[in-house]
Order: sequence, then structure tokens, then C-alpha cells
Amino acid sequence: MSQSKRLRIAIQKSGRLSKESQQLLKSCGVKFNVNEQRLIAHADNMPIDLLRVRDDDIPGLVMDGVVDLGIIGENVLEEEQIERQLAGKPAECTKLRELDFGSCRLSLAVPNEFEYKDANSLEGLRIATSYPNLLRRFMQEKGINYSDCMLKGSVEVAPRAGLSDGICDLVSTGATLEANGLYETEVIYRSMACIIQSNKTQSTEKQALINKILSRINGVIRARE
Ligand code: PRT
Ligand code: ZN
Repeated sequence: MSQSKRLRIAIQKSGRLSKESQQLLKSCGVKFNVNEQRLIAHADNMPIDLLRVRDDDIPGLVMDGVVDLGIIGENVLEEEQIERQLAGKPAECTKLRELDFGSCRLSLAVPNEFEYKDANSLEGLRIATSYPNLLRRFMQEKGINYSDCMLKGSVEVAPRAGLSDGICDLVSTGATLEANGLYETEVIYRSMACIIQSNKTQSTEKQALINKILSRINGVIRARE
């Protein structure tokens, strides 16, 4: 498996990026059928294998050279990059381009009754998040001391449950914040889906195929603009 001559592309198995990732590759002429039970989908008409995994695993798979390409939210990529730099693990990969889906922002939000002036209002408070590295980077730049509460899900209910004073979470329409009696105070990171390449891809055949796919992606996105 690790000697594969076929180009490997990691995409999200199920979630907000999975349909559009598959659709984009299909629009580029890659023919494949996904079996929900299977990790791998083989393309019929090109030497390409799709690996369907949790989005959080995609940056690491690319950075370690296990796959050649990955489609991932910039938020997850950047968070993982900081995490791996801190752990002394390989954290390099090449962002080939931003894609035209997966738009969201990572924002700080506080309960409606909280009187927020600026980021300094958060001094000494506890913030719940799934993105501790991006949060730390922002707070360090602002020179604000805080504690964090790491939650992989249900971040938006943390203040009401008494777990934190505020949150740092992804927002797209803002409906989730509103439904939980929270309001957005600072955008700390803006994100889109992007396609990344491993710096460990060596074969010239694979590189030629990557160039072909990238040029088709450029065409597909231009046509959708
Ligand atoms: O199972 P797996 O680990 O693969 O998936 P996941 O649950 O970690 O991720 P998923 O599918 O929820 O999101 C994948 C990626 O989609 C994210 O990393 C972002 O890059 C992108 N994305 C775009 C979003 C949103 N928009 C989004 N709105 N990811 C999550 N949300 C959530 C947010 O966390 C909050 O709960 O939607 C809610 C807010 O939405 P609004 O519209 O109410 O503001
Ligand atoms: Zn995830």
C-alpha cells in the first residue's frame, strides 16, 4: 500500500466537505463510485485512489506523505500545522489553491448578557474551543491571558452548561450562536476548503497527474464563478 503508484487523494468521509469534494473531482473527470462501507474508492479511468477519512486526519496524512493530495478546511490545516510544529513532527505541505466551498470563520462569541468592549474583556476568562492552537495564537498576539476548555463538539453549549465564559468556534450563518444565546465578538480566522499536496510526492508521473487535475480544478472553479 505505501508503495502505491496510484495517486492518493484524501477527502472527508462524511461531513460538510465530503459531497463538494467528491463533486469537484467528478467535475474534473475522475470517475469513481463510493461505497459507504469502504475507506478507499478506486477511480476507473485514472490511476487515482480516494481515501475517505475524518477531516482531522487529512493534514497529517498529507504531511507524512501517506497520501499525495488532500481536500481540507484551512482551519483544520492551520490548527494541525501549529500542533505538529509544537510536537516536532513534520508540518510542511503545499497549498495548491483555495477552493470555492467550505467558507466559514473561526470566531469568539460570548453570552448575550456579557458586556464586551474589545478582546481585553476576555482577560482571565475561560474559553471553550476545538481550536486551541488558533485561539492561543490570537490571544498571544493580543497579550490576553485566558484558560481554555477543550471540547471536540457541543462547544456552543459550554457557557450555558457553566463550562466556560465564552467560546471560540466555527460560524457560517450565525444561527447556531443565536440559538444558544451567544453573539460573535471577534473573527480570529477566515477559512475556505483548500487542496494541499504532500512535499514527499516524488514520481514524475504522479506530478504530471497532479498538474492535470489542478489545471482542471482551475477550469471548473472559473466556470462556476
Ligand atoms: O467527522 P469529521 O471529523 O470528518 O467532521 P467534523 O464534524 O469535524 O467537521 P464538519 O463536517 O462539521 O466540518 C468540516 C469543515 O467544514 C470544517 O472544518 C470547516 O472547514 C467547514 N465548515 C464550514 C464548517 C462550517 N462551515 C460550520 N458552520 N464546519 C462546521 N460548522 C459548524 C460549527 O462548528 C457550528 O456548530 O456549524 C455550526 C455553525 O453554523 P451556523 O451556520 O449556525 O453559523
Ligand atoms: Zn473533524
